[in-house]
Amino acid sequence: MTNQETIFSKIISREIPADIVYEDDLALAFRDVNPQAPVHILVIPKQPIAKLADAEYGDRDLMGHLLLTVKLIAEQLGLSNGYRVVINNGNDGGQTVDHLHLHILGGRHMKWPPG
Ligand code: DGP
Repeated sequence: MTNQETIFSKIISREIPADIVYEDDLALAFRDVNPQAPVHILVIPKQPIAKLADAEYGDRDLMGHLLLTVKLIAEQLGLSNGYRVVINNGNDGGQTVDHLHLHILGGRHMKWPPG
């Protein structure tokens, strides 16, 4: 875990704007500024966990909450035909913002393997 400030912590504090689609006491979700699909949402914990590899056993309720939040948002946005959930972890994973985030990608058919 880290207390490092990132662009996402500034979205949580409303220092910078975002198209927020969901919020509760533990999580925030907003549209990705550089969408890779017709629907591209980022779900983040308000707690500043830098990356999945930094999550600890004590974070298990929060991690489960994030996944169920993904499901809820996908339902609310009408992604009934399916969607992809992605967590980029660290450098080789292609992570560019050091605040854990779950990508929801939907609205088109996804290819496999990803690039
Ligand atoms: P990743 O590569 O997994 O670290 O994805 C980071 C994502 O964050 C990337 O798809 C672009 C998005 N992003 C970066 N800065 C901003 C921002 O200021 N606002 C929003 N809405 N999305 C951002």
